[in-house]
Amino acid sequence: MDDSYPEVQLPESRVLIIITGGTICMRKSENGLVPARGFLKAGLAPRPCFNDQSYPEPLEIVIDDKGTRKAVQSLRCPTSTYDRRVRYSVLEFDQLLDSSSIDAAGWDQIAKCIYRNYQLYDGFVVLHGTDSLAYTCSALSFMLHNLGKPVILTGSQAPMMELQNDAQDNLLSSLIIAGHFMIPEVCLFFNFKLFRGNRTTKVSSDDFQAFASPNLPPLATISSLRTNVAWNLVYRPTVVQPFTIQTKLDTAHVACLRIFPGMRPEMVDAVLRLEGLKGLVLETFGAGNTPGGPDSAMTRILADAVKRGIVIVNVTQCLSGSVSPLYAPATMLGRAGVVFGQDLTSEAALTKLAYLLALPDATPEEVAKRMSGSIRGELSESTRTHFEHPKIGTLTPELSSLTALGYAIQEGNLESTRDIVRGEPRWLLNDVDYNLNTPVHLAASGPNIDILREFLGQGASVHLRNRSGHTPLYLAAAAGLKDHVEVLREAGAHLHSDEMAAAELHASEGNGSAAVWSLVTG
Ligand code: ASN
Repeated sequence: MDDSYPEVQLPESRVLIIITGGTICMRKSENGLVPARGFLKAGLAPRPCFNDQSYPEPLEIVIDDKGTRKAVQSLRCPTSTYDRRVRYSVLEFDQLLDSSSIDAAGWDQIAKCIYRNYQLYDGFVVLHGTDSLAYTCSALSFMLHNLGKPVILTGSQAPMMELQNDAQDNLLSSLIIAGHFMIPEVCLFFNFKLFRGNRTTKVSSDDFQAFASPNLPPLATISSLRTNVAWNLVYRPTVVQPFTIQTKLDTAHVACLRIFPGMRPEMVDAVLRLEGLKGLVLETFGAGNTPGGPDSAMTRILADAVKRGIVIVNVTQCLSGSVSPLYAPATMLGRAGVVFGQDLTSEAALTKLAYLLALPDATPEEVAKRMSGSIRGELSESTRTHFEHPKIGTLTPELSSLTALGYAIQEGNLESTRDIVRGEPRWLLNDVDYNLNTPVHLAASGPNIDILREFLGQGASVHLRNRSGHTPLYLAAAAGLKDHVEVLREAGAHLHSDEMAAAELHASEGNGSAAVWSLVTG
């Protein structure tokens, strides 16, 4: 430990960096750039912005493919402008990929790795090549159900080891966002912007501004020292269920076809007759039109395939905008049962199809229905909830509402809490008081369990920790409130690894409250 660092107890977040490959970790070889192992040692440890030289003790993590727990070195970034530290570990996949080679098995590997380490970290950063990054982001957004923590994918156009690179900025910003802001989405960070991952597309093969999100503004932008989060856009699940994953997307039975002027209808027919094909993403002109007009052979071929049970999704070739029944050709496609994919990117449409087709008991009708609605904010419907990140120290109108909410929670007055929350944006439920307690912390040890249920059902986070580092679950167990503990567990709450030792001690004491503690340690 460097003596020049004052021993101040600052809040610390833990982030797991998962390295899958990509240019960010590549080195030159006689065959061109290839991914190289040893990124922590060569790329991170020597850089002061990734290593404050304090060398905290190792963190425990789970290695994905073997499933074994092992202790690995963690490093710490210097204190941030938000007076917080980010401590991180690195999990490097055995087989690093140029992302042009990733497939559904690779997505499973990432999803499983996040799932296995979910309770040990506050957020995840996935390093990935840019070629298929938008596909992987989209796939993961569907595979991760009821995600309650940030998952940020990033990469770079130039390797970290190049003198001029975008790797350092992209990784550092991703780490800071994952460690400071509760944005529980699969996001893509690139060139000072955080995007919803399933809205992105790669727009340049060499520019540092490699990604765009044409139909949704960034969730956050970094300007000078500030991170400006568009909380009104942040998507949150509002069902009270824990985090789970769905693996094995069916990429083997989907296809993507781009229409062009003069395209022979038989070409479309040939693709639609591929053995086992279950879904097709059709990239059409403008607002969703195909060549030949409404009564064309192309339209008849598509209608016929829909009748055979193939789900066909209409998306536009344009970078932005939506498909709709504006012109006759698109209207006829809609009547023939082709799904309007609205403003889905091709990447999101293809991975969503592969995800829905792999669900147990998927029928073409059910898949078609779900393709035209939003599952994870991938197409434009009004976003359901948003919430604010903790702000420390300023007396704002929000803080007054929070105080009033605190009183109502302590009194167990459900109606009053409803009145206060109704008049405020939903971010109030994830805002914090001077002790960094959220309304969920207060409700977790409050007298009325219905208030807790109500907050969880409105998208309040169960993972934020207060100034003492405690989760709402810990407070509920400390108050001996068994029912509160059960509701929180149902919503995916778990103890932070720092709380585990104390909780296990309480559970072993054998007194009346030991039974409640056992519920949270098991
Ligand atoms: N071919 C590289 C990859 O996708 C491109 C990059 O990462 N910039 O892995």
